[in-house]
Amino acid sequence: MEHTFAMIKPDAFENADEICKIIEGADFKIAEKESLTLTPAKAKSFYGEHKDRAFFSGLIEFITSGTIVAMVLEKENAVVDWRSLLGPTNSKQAEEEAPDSIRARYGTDVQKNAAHGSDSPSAAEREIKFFFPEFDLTETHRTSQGEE
Ligand code: RTP
Ligand code: MG
Repeated sequence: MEHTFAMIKPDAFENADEICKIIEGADFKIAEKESLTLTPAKAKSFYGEHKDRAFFSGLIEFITSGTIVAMVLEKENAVVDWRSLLGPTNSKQAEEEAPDSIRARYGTDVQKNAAHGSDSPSAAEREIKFFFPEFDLTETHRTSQGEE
C-alpha cells in the first residue's frame, strides 16, 4: 500500500469537507488529517526546492495566508493517482483539460490552485515526515480519519 502527502491550501479551506469526500470517494483512505496555519519559516522549508524561483515569495505569502489541511492519503498508486485527481498545476489549464479535477473545481489560477500533492514516492516520504514525524509508512491504516 502506498502513501502520499496531500495539502488543502488556504484558498480551498472553506471547501475542505467537500474535497475530503471526493478523496474518499476516489478510494483513498485519509490516514492522518490536521488543520494548521504554516509559519513563513515552515512554509519556506516545505517548499525549499522552489527557493530560487520567481514565484517563491508569492507562494510563501499565499500558503501562509490562512488555514491549510495536511493529510496522509493511502491507496495503491497513491502518489500518481492523487496527482491525477488534482489535475494540472494551473487551475485555468485544469478547467480546459481536466474539468472534473480538484484544481479545476476549487482553484483559481497557477498559484491559487486549491491543493498540493507529492510528486514522487521519495517526496511523499519526506513531506509526510515533515508534517507527521511519527507516521509509520510501513503500516496499512485501513480506516478513515475519525473511525477506528
Ligand atoms: P504542488 O507542489 O503544490 O503540488 O504543485 P505542483 O507540483 O503542481 O507545482 P510546483 O511546480 O511544485 O509549484 C508549487 C506551487 O507553487 C505555486 N506556483 N506559482 N506564480 C507561478 O507561476 C506559480 N507556479 C507555481 C503553485 O501554488 C504551485 O502549486
Ligand atoms: Mg510540486
